[in-house]
Parts: sequence; structure tokens; C-alpha cells
Amino acid sequence: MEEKKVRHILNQFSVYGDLESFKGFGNGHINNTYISVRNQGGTLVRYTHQRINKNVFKNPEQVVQNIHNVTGHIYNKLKAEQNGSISPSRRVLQIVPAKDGKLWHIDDAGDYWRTYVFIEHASTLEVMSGTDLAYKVGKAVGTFQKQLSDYTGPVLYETIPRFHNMHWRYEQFDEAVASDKAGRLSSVKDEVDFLQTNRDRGMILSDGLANGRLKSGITHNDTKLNNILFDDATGEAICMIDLDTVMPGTVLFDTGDLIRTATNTGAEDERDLSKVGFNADLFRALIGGYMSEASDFLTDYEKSLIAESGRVFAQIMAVRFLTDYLNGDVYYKIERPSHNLDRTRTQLALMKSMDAQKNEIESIMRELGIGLSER
Ligand code: ADP
Ligand code: GN1
Ligand code: MG
Repeated sequence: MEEKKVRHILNQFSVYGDLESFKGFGNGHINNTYISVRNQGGTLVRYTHQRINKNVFKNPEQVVQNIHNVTGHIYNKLKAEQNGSISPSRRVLQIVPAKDGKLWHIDDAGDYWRTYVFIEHASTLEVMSGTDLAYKVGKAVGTFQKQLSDYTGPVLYETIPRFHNMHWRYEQFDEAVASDKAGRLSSVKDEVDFLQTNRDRGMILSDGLANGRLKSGITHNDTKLNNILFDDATGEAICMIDLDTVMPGTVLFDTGDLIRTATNTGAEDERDLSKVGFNADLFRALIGGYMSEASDFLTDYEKSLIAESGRVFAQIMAVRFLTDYLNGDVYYKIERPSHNLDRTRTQLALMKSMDAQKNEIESIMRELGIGLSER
């Protein structure tokens, strides 16, 4: 995007000081992120600005409203607790409104932008380094769920309807297979077959929500490792970011995505599948950290599905990546023609690796005192 235009957009937010500089940042698959530097009387202060992808989020105002409600709830809670040395403003994202008082700015092209206070001296991580980190990550997601388990604010919008509904994801997959728009179907027969064979098993969370066995709460819906900020000085996980998909759902959506990303020894788009797989030690630490926060508010049925939720999430991502590959890469950002297929293959490898370690997973769950569901 033209520099002059970005500068104009960033100047529409209610921040003091001169705009010294800005640059593109981050490597998410959906939105565009910029970081700006303001000179406020000699002190340099940074902000994060994001253009919301309107192909993905059909109603960006609802996205920002949801974030506003959820961050407000968490902020008030942290203020009331006031324990620990880290200020609440580093533990939850804070929206900076536009000069007209709205929570967003709409640019000339009709795109929505929103701004956050930049959390300094903190970083995200791309690859899981070991069990210490896994414990912290599990705890961070458990804390986030706990903070929202007593949310009583306005009902959140479903900003991407049926986002984690496996029935819907398979419907889209079926359409992609039937139309074979990019002419790629013949090259992915094995992947398609594996996903067809596993179709029914993957429905357990969607069906649980539909039949009421799983309760609906508020979920982040994108609990990847790189959506957690860690304090540079202490290494502590301090803040969940990337709140665009915060909406109603079962907590197991977040637990599942957490397991999918944090137990994988390889990157989501790794081409060398020998590096990809489920690591049982990371899983033990991750769930240990998670349960240190979550054991009180989870039902027995939710607990019994923790391990399975990780498999379901590897599956739903495989379905979505392969659907996009078959459709000719219209949804996720890609850097190479095979990118969505590579992503599909890592998720399938992860599922197979989980299956191969079924007994180990069961014994870890017993060790942690958590039952397993009868499928
Ligand atoms: P994406 O949808 O692109 O993943 P994120 O909201 O995760 O968008 O932001 C991209 C990156 O920008 C993050 O990985 C993080 O490094 C950085 N970031 C975003 N918001 C903040 C913030 N408020 N403070 C510090 N860093 C941030
Ligand atoms: C997308 O934007 P990003 O990279 O955080 C996607 C998630 C997927 C993820 C897979 C709105 O998230 O659902 O889990 O890619 N977000 C949306 O890496 O579709
Ligand atoms: Mg992100």
C-alpha cells in the first residue's frame, strides 16, 4: 500500500505526538499489520495498526466490538486483582479509538483499520522450544479461558459464522473436490481419502455444541503459539493477542488449537515431514500448565475430550488448507504454489503421529488425573 495513504490512515487515530515512522510487521495469514512510532514530547511510543481482511470478516465493526467487550472485561478483572508486578496494560490488548470516537477507521477503499497500544519488551515465538515453554503456553490459554469464564457483558457476535463447525468445513471441502477449480484434485488423492475416512470422527466437538453436551462460552479461536506475547525479561507469557476471532464457542476449540500448534515439533508449513510430529513430552507439560488454570471451570465431559480436541483441530485445519489448495489459494496468504498443500500435509502427519502415540497420550491423561472419553 502507498506510504502516503498509510500515513494518512494512521493519523486518523486518537494518538498524541508526531508520527515518526511506520513499517509492515508480522506474518499472519489474514490481516495486514503495521507498527508506528510516535514522538510524544521526546518519548518514543509505539502502536499496532491492522487492516481487517474484509474477504474473511464480512462485518469488521462486529469484530472490533467483540474485541472491545472482551478486552474491557479482562482489563477490569486485572485491575481489580492488581496482583503481580506486570501492569494490566501489558496483560491485555487495549484498543485506541479513532479521532471521531469510533473504535475503527474506514479508509477510502472501504477497508476497516483498528489500533492497539503496542506492548513493549515482549515477543511472539514461532516454534516451540521445550517443555518449560509448553507449560507456560498451556497456562496462558487456561488463564485466558478462566478470565472469560464469568463474562457477563454484551453477547458476542459470531463474526465468521460456523467458523469451527466441522460439518460446514466438510461441506466446503466437498464442493472444492467436486468442482476441482484449480485442476489439482488428481495430485492429492491420498490426502482427500484420509480426510474422507476421518470425517465422522472429526464431528465430535461440533456435535457436542449442537446437542448441548458441550456448553457455549467465549473462545479466542486462534490460539496458535505466535498469538501469545512473552515478556522479554522474564520469559513469562503475558498476553493473548490476535483477538479477531473472539466469539462464542466451546473452550475445546482453543484447547484443541493449542495442542495442534504447541505439541508439533515442526512448523505448520514444514516441507520435511520427518520434522513434523506430536511430541508427548510437550503435550504433558502443555496440559499440565493448562490444567493448573482450567481444572476448576471445565466439566468432566470437556476434560475427557481434551486430547481428542487436538486431533480434531489438526483435522479441521487440514480440511481448510486442502479446500483452499483445491480452490486455487483464494483464502490464506501463500508464498509458494504448494504452500496450502504443505500445510495440509503437516496437519495430516500430526494426526497420524497422535494416532501412533495413542497409548502414551492415554497414560499422560491418567497421570494428570484426567479421564478420557469413550468414543
Ligand atoms: P496476524 O493476524 O497477522 O497474525 P497479530 O494480531 O497476531 O496478526 O499481529 C501480528 C504480530 O504483531 C504479532 O505476532 C506480534 O508480534 C505483533 N503484535 C500485534 N499486536 C501487538 C501489540 N499490541 N503489542 C506488541 N506486539 C504486537
Ligand atoms: C489463520 O491470521 P492467522 O494466521 O492468525 C486463520 C486461523 C487458522 C490459522 C492457521 C480468520 O490465522 O483460523 O488457524 O490461520 N484465521 C482465520 O495458521 O481464518
Ligand atoms: Mg497472529
